[in-house]
Formats: sequence, structure tokens, C-alpha cells
Amino acid sequence: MTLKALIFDADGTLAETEEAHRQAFNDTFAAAGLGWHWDHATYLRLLKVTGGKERMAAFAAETASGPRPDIVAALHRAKTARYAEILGNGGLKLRNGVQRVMDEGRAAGLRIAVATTTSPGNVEALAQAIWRRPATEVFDVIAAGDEVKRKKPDPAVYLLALDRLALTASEALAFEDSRNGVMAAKAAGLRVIAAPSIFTAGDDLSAADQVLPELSTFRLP
Ligand code: XBP
Ligand code: MG
Repeated sequence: MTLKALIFDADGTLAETEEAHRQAFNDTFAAAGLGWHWDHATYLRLLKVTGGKERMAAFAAETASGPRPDIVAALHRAKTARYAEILGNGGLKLRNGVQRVMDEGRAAGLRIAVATTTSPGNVEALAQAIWRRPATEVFDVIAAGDEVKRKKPDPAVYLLALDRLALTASEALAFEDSRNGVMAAKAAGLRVIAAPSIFTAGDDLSAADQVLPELSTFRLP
């Protein structure tokens, strides 16, 4: 089947955004007076739970010092605002090879989509930080966050992206950085190229069709 679209994960795949997420969580916890901090090792472990709200709820369930489940939604709204602020401060760049793959895809007539666990607002913050343009001008389709009931490794967000592209899985190629992401894309029937990021360097990505250190060496089929 002819390739018609490229579907990118956002966090860790387009850019190394996870440290900004961690900082936004911690700034939010501090501002809320929770006396609570996710260090690098803790965040590495908590990343196995995809989605910020789900991550906070999982942590609340395992510790008495975590936020109560009923304040998770409000905390997450504050965290999302703080994340946009951090990205707006500048310094974010695409991972190596991403822009070239996007440009070559466009030149070959492919559509470019995003399938991510993070919110549509955070995709917008990323697009503004990188391209200074609205996300809808950069991507033909965006499937994000709570638009689906179950987050990665569930295939729902990839199936939503395919639905919006009006394509079958065999007509698209996914790009991921994490095990949860690879599992989601594979469960949706997609071919997946994986390039581990700072926070997923220890992930088992062997279910991907190809694993590369970064996309700079990737060539479109
Ligand atoms: C990334 C995530 C996200 C971010 C936080 O997963 O799990 O939850 O860490 O974003 P993936 P929100 O790259 O596999 O999509 O707080 O907006 O949920
Ligand atoms: Mg990711």
C-alpha cells in the first residue's frame, strides 16, 4: 500500500519536552504548597503511566503525600498553563532529523499528523515554540490527550488520527520514542519507527519495525 501520511508522537519524539513537563509538574506542586517534588528518577518511573492527570492520580494512590484525587484536575490545568509558559520562554528545539523527515514527507505529498497523550493546548505550545505558527498550520491532523478514553499503550489515539486522516494503518507510518507509544501504534496496525529519547533510553522498543538513535539517519521508504 502506498504511504500517504506520517504520524508523529509529540513528547520525546518531535522534541525533548519531558523535562519541561517535569518542571511544570514540580512548579505546580510547589505553588500549591504540596511540599512534593518529582526528581528525575521518580519521573522516569512515573512516565510508565501516560498522561499527566493519570500520572498524578497513580502517584496519589501510592503515597499519602500525593495530591488527593479530587484536586488532580485543577492541578493539571495549572500544570498545563505552566508548561506553556516554560515553552514560551524559548530554547526548545526539534530532535535531530525531525524537520528533514517532515520536509521530505511534504515534498513527497504525504500528510503530517500528531498522535499524542498530551493535550491539544500543549501541541499548540510546541508549534508556537518551534515554528511560531499555529499547530493546525503545521499538522494536517492532530489527535491528542482526552480526545480518547484510553491513553497509550491503548491504540485509541492512533486510530483517531487514522480516522481523521481517512486512511488505513497500512497507508501511514508512525514515529515514537517510548515503549507505551510503540505498543499503541503497533496495536493500531501501524509500522513504527522508534528513536528513544532522554527519558525512554531504557525502554524496550523491540516491538518497533525499526529502532534508530535519532531520525537523522531515517530515510522515507
Ligand atoms: C507523553 C506523556 C504525557 C506528558 C504530560 O506520552 O505521557 O503525559 O508526560 O502531558 P507520549 P500531560 O509521548 O507517549 O504521548 O500532562 O498534558 O498529560
Ligand atoms: Mg513520547
